[in-house]
Amino acid sequence: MTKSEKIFEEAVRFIPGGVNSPVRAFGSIGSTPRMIARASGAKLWDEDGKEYIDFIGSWGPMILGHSHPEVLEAVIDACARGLSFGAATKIEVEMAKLICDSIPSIDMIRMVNSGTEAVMSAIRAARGFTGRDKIIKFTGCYHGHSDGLLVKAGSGAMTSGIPDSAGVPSGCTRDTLTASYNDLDSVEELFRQFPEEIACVIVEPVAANMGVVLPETGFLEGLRYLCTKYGALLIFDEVITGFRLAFGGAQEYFGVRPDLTTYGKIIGAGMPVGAYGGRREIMEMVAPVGPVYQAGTLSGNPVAMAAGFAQLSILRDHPEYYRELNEKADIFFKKLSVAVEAAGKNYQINHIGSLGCLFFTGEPVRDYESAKTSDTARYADYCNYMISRGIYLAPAQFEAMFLSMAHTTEQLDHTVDVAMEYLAAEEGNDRQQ
Ligand code: KE4
Repeated sequence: MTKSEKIFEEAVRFIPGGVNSPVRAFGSIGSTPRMIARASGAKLWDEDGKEYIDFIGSWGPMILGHSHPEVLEAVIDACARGLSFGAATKIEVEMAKLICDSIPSIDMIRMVNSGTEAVMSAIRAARGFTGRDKIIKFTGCYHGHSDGLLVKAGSGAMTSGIPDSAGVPSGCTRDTLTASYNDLDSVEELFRQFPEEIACVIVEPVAANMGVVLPETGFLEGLRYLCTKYGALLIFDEVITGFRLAFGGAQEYFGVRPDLTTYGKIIGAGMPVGAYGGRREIMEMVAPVGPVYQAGTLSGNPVAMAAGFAQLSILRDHPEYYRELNEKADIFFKKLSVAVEAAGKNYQINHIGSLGCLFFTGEPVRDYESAKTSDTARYADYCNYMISRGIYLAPAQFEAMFLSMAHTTEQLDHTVDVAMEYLAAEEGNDRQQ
């Protein structure tokens, strides 16, 4: 029995599923999670001392790589001055100023402690600002686990919310409408049905929670048009894309301006931070200046702010990092695509910048329905093989690969080689069919 297995055996006695977030349980790939002991750069080590090349990066925060010296120094320095005061601090103002000065659509921003909290609060602000109750989300997009967003979207776009989790009263999802990603007609249909009732449309500008699905040309622009036409707010959930696709995130990359933006992940550099921000007239609806209540004991925590501010400052001061990262990632995904072809497979690779995903399906993946055609059992077998060979991938098909500035060409080439070994040995050759 490995040390990870032994620790996990105990974990399941004290923590539901042995984990503090479901995807970490490796349930989707039917194996035992590795207990990670430490990380540095693009590498992880588990409790048995086994080394991995990390393609999760804490699900996005580690764009500079783990344990970046300047980030660590800022955290250690902040800790020495105290962990939390529950009071206003200079560092949270510097952090807010950095983001507001960097993102044209954001006049004001409020720090919270997770992406879930950021989205929950942004939607409340949108409802408070518009006086409307309904929201539109997209099938397959994930925006955290607040009640109103745990919606099992039915087929098509005309579905009112059906709770996707036990414990969520139908009243909490009654106002959650679902549309199909990359399908503007499904959105317009909802606006036609509820022309004066929709407070906001929330979208992952690049979907990364059904695997990676890119917005087709005109999709984001179409959402902007429809929201403006019907008086609804457009919320970009940039928890994953923010400060990753570009320093200005997806809204810079695609040139589409939302009314509100939510953040998580990178702005905390691995510490628990989320945020929501946008137009001044909307954000001034938020307490204590406005009637929309929202609060948090550890919001803007000085240690977390120090981590995030250090990371964002490095990213702001090194625009060349994005060019290097995105070029490196393009080459990686192209080589992976060549390996898939050489193995005679017709699997799909979706990628944009340093985000990507290998779908075990021969069908182009443009929304949740096509993503669901992926053979998750095959993905599980592939993922277990890769992890056994020291390549740490997301233990679920409907997640993303995250590359960082720390990944070396050698590590990326090695990853392609190991994937090629698996794919070449996998039974069946789609290309002969
Ligand atoms: P958190 O509450 O987990 O910080 O953020 C929720 C969230 C909101 N919006 C988007 C676009 C997100 O991707 C997330 C969380 N992402 C997942 C990764 N698929 C977190 C991993 C996990 O649940 O453990």
